[in-house]
Amino acid sequence: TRLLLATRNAGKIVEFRRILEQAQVPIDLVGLEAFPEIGEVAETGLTFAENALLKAHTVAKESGLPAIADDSGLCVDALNGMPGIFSARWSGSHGDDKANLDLLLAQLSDVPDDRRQAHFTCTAALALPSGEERVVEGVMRGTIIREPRGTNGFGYDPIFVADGETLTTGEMSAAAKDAISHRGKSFRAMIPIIVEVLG
Ligand code: ITT
Repeated sequence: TRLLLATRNAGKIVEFRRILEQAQVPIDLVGLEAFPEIGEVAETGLTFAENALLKAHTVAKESGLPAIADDSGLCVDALNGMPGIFSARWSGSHGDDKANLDLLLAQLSDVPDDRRQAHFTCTAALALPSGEERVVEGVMRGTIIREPRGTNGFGYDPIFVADGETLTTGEMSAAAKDAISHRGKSFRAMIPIIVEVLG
């Protein structure tokens, strides 16, 4: 069975394929690069789930294959859950990790150490060309530090320390981050659903 992962982020494809192989799920995972005719899907939803479903349904319909999409972001308690679904475009320029991180640190400069809690969320959606859909969510809680540390990962990883850890997720290995991350959790939660719906 073929399954399309609706992302142009190569890191997500590597991560999901590793999780599928670990679970020994006999699925042929393809990325969007196999469908150059499918354009960018605008993330116009108001929640992670709406955006993930929007991407998954659009791509399933256009490709004729079952599709998985995820939407993720960082929710900061002291900012009432922002940047949230706006995490990739917080500074105004989409995907500018350094500008997004610098703006967030500036916004939190007056917030004391005991009020810097935050969590990453990753919502993954599976959609079939028939319209059938499933949604799962993964969360990783932690705190925002004041000075970036580490060059692994992406996005806000250099300023995030997960609960119970001392390293930032930007200092962790990919495997160590996968084991506790929002995306690792939601992708692993998708495995039994894939087996049930496609197996
Ligand atoms: P696709 O939409 O093509 O899948 P994307 O990279 O735009 O790829 P998202 O919309 O899910 O993916 O990204 C949301 C943003 O949230 C991302 O740009 C980061 O700023 C932040 N983010 C999400 N997961 C993260 C993680 O594991 N570590 C650090 N930052 C993360």
